[in-house]
Amino acid sequence: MPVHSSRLVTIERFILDEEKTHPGASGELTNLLYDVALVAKIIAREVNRAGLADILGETGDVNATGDDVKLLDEYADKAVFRVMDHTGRLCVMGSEEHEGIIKIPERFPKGKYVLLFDPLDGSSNIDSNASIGTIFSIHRKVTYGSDGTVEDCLQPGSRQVAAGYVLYGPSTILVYTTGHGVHGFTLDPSLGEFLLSHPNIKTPDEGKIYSCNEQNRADWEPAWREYTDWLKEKDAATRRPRSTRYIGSLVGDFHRNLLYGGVFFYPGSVKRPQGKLRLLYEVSPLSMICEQAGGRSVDGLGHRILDITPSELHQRVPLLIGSKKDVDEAEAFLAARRAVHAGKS
Ligand code: P6P
Repeated sequence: MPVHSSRLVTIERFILDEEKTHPGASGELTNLLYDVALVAKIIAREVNRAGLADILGETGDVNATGDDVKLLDEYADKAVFRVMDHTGRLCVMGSEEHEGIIKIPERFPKGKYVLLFDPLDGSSNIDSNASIGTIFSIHRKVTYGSDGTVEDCLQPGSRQVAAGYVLYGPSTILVYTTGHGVHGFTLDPSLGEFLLSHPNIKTPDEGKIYSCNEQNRADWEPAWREYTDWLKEKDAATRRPRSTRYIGSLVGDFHRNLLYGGVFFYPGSVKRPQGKLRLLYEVSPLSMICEQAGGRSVDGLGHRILDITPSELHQRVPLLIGSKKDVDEAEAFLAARRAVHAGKS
């Protein structure tokens, strides 16, 4: 791994230096990551002036997964497509905003990579100017022929070639991994460059923060309800002091916990047995980032997220993600309580 001082290293230079450590690299992934950085700048510009451009509000449409589509969602989705559709690096795309796969137009060359993305996650926060984000996941094509198929999209997260997110907050930060550590870059708007600001991010082994939407508590299984109650008990012998933080924007909640340590969970419920979050373009990419940073990511039912093979494009999955010790602790708590409820102890 090249050694970088964190001053004035652009993301392009960092990616290129990283490519040089892989002699067989063709440069296509490098160029694809450049494209991701470009689309991040395009979306950041629009997000940062949303209030001025008066493009807030809703299109009145509903997307593939039932969320109200805000104008910025649509803008971000189109921006990704327009930057990526003609480069010859991709064979297919999948987006939260589209029911089916997004084919590369016939007139353009096809490449060996698959891009799955949530163009603007947390969009319900757009009008309140709270942090929102773009999440992306990159796989290699696995089927024969030049055109990508849904099979190329339905790969387990362990096969991701790269994953990351862009957080549009007080500053715009792009965080990604290609399996060789997690690195964060902050956009300098005056230069129009993402500069290395967080080399080799490692998440704390344990943290004080827990993040969940407790409004859903009544719908959770008893073990989850008891775990959340235990986190709040003042004098629980084995409970470290905790505080709750939840902004209802996955990228914002995840990024804060990645840096400060802690645990985020979105369990299944009576109404939504598989929870709310989507596996392919939200949970898998964040899980690769989390594991690369030393954390853990599971579904709370005994499965490592990156081992789950998706069966459909917008599949949802329960999520328990964050600092290793916190996730271990939560899993052990859930198992013990489930055993009690099953009458096994
Ligand atoms: P709830 C935003 O709509 C989102 O998909 C994620 O960004 C966020 O973590 C989650 O939903 C919030 O869901 O049910 O707590 O509002």
